[in-house]
Amino acid sequence: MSEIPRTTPNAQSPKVAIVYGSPSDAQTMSKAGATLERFSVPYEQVSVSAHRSPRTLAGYVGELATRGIAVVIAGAGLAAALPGAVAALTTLPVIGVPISGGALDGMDALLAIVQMPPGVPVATVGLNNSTNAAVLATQILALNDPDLQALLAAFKDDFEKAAAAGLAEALTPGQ
Ligand code: C2R
Repeated sequence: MSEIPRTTPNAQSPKVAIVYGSPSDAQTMSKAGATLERFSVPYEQVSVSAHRSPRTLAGYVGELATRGIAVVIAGAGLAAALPGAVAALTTLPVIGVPISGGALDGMDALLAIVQMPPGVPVATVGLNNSTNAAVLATQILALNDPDLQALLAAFKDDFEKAAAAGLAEALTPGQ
């Protein structure tokens, strides 16, 4: 089994693994990494395909928990087996990101990821929404981390402040 090229942008001890089916998914999935960096959550990312390299995937996923990974974010397009295959191979929570493109423009990936059989869940976010996958991963980690809880509260407060500022602007246009 070959070793997968793995990048660890912000830590020696990653807590989240971002996995995607092809290097062509990297740009869509980059928002997950950027969001985790915002919360200072250490992560690693790898491109590995369930369809094209199943034995390599099984070897990689089998070691995630013992390496200290707590949550997996898995993104794929087309007939997206990858998130479900990861969920089949680990008891860690798996968050799926369906990626648009191809003849069905992501509907195929969305249904493949969200319609998992009972007992093997993949928490599925919207098409291409790797940002939400990272926020959800952070919320899972925050269950045992008060500092992360505070960062998430501030993150949500920012939406409220932006909404209030937008409302004030709408009520006093041009001022
Ligand atoms: P290429 O650009 O490499 O041909 O991949 C990838 O996620 C990508 O969106 C095209 C698309 O195929 C998807 N892919 C899967 C899997 N492996 C690759 N859905 C898998 O194992 O599920």
